[in-house]
Amino acid sequence: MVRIGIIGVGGMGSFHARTLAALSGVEIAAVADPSIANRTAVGDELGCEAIADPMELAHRDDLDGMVIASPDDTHPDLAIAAIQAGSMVLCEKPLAASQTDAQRVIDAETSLGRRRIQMGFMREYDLAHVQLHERLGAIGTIDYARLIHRNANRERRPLEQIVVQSLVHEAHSVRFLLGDEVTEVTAFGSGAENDSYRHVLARVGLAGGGHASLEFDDGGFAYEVSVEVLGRDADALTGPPLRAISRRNGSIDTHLGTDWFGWFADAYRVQDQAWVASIPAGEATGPSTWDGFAAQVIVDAIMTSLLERRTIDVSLAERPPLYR
Ligand code: ISE
Repeated sequence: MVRIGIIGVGGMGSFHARTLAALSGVEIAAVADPSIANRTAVGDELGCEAIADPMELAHRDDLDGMVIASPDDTHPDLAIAAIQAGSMVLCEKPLAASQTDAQRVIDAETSLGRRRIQMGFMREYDLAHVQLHERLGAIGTIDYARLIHRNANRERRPLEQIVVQSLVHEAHSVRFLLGDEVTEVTAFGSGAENDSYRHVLARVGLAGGGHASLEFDDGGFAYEVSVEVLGRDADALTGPPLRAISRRNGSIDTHLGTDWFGWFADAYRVQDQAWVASIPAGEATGPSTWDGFAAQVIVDAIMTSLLERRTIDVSLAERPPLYR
């Protein structure tokens, strides 16, 4: 039996808690959340300990795995404490709120000499992404990739949230799918509202010579994530569902869901299962802390490009041997 703690049991953390609790061989031993409502709801539902202080749970040395789904800026200290206490970690994106903090996590993990953290870039476990990825070897030189991501928010979110919490997925997916590194970013915003945008388009140049666009629409008609890759010999696109809407009588009618829990339910389950399976060997196998760092560098470049209206060169430091 693998014993797991969950730090942060709001929307995302409680979803992980239920997903993990449904897997065989998993015991949710404890959850932690400063919100009494959040922790008692999940603690009562799963019949586990419910702790107020996230750091107290991170330091526990009687657990095998720790999921970190607390606010973004708390990820680094909690992840470091948990791996140093002996837990394997599944850390929700983003890895940190700054490159300096992301680097601290890399330093802590490399000094342990093993990959103890998996990043929650769950697109890597989504069937459509996996199938597209498998086909890319057969489409010849890749000229262009288009990664589209929509949320169906009524109110505009702050620009930083849009980039750091949403577009961060595409910042990772473009590297994962194309196996290439981003070298420059030029970002544009449209639908300006309250110092933010409805739509952000980041055109990224790639080391291999191609380029890609990472698009995020915060006010979409539904939740959607799709990818198109254009190659010299063939193109590859993620498939259905049909994206039909009607705007009759002033209201939008869509058969599509409006959040990611439905769209990616299977991907989360497969991701969480893969993470649990990596725990006995003590070596993370999914997206790494380095991937979290690289995504951070790209989203920082997108933010700078949007704010300063210019192209930003992107270069990563040398990849530590642990992540090669
Ligand atoms: C949210 O935080 C997620 O992680 C979802 O996967 C993403 O699609 C959404 O845009 C984010 O806000």
